[in-house]
Amino acid sequence: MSDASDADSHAVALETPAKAVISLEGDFQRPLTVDLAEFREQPNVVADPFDLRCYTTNRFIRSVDTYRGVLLKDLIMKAGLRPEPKGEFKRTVFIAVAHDGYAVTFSWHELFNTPVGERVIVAHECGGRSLSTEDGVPILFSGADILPAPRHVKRLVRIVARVLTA
Ligand SMILES: Nc1nc2c(c(=O)[nH]1)N[C@H]1C(S)=C(S)[C@@H](COP(=O)(O)O)O[C@H]1N2
Ligand SMILES: [Mo]
Repeated sequence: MSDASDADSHAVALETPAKAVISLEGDFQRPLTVDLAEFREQPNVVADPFDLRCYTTNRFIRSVDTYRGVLLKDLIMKAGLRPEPKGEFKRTVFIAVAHDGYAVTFSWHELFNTPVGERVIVAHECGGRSLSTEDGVPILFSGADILPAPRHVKRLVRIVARVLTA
């Protein structure tokens, strides 16, 4: 439906899932962009419903139904981490950046070698329904966090990999 005329594009937008791309940049083997439409053809995981609560104020924001999406580590593995110098990929941090510049970090160890990584997803559905741009799609969500709001990133646009040096 990308050839829809301006005149009916608004009506189309109400019916079709939001279009969004996420770019993977920086210290990856193959920097790339992934299209949200591809998410349906990839292995999906679902999160448990939870209460969104702010870290800074402890404010209850709202209850959130079951998210469905792809694991952040699966996206990272598509772009790949450099095998050389040996073992250096374990110094990588990933910065997840939203459309408004809001950004959060994950470490390689956290994602690939702790239970946290099993629950960090980029969600495209909630409660069995496609999320819209107004809902914040694509939403990055870290399901094992104590206070969920900080790493509940609305409108994720970029994952930047940085191999840190001491
Ligand atoms: N894109 C984006 N996502 C974000 C934030 C933000 O500023 N931008 N703030 C985070 C924080 S600290 C909180 S408390 C919640 C606020 O959620 P709300 O905007 O739905 O109230 O969103 C989280 N996700
Ligand atoms: Mo917050």
